[in-house]
Amino acid sequence: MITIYGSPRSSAGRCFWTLEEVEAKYENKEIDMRAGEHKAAPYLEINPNGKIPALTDGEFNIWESMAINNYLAAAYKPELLGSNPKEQGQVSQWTTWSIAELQPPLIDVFIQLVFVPEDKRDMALIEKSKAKLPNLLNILNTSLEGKTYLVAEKFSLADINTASVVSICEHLKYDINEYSNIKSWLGALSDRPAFQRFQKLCQ
Ligand SMILES: N[C@@H](CCC(=O)N[C@@H](CS)C(=O)NCC(=O)O)C(=O)O
Repeated sequence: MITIYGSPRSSAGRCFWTLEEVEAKYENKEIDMRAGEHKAAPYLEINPNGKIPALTDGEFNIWESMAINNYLAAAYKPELLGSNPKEQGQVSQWTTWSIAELQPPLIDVFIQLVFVPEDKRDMALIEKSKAKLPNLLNILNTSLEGKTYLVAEKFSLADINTASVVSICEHLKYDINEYSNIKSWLGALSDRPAFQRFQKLCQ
């Protein structure tokens, strides 16, 4: 049995979406972060970083949301990883780009706006991070020109991983309307039954 640790309304969200896409049976164990459960010994045995998410599949355990998604695809729906080395390379490229390039400035702004009291916010950091976004979003928008999906015109893990990072913009109320290709791509992804099942879990 697969167990996913963490809430679908957190970094674990992209793993819930992938679990729904691969149609694996799973259970969810919420971790009470306010009570410090993520830093307590039982959970640290599963994820020594004390962060959400983590996943166990029988005796096997894995942490880091993108690595969890890679494992789920490889184990339960390998076509999500691409069907030849070139497609696989591009799936990996978008996953790496979204976590290493796009997510850091979004998370910097998210932390400031959501967790730091207004009078203590680092406005210089917010502005510096926001200034990085147009170039990054343009790269994605241009890559999606004339395409429904990011890699080989097939739905893949690249779409899940990249869209899950872009969706942070919505939580920040950062307007992405001018990026029309991103908007239509997100629209097509949100029509997927697996995505809708994941969204229901977030309510
Ligand atoms: N790189 C990690 C980041 C996970 C992460 O930062 N999770 C947050 C919740 S959304 C967390 O557990 N924060 C607690 C902490 O940093 O102590 C991943 O993608 O799995």
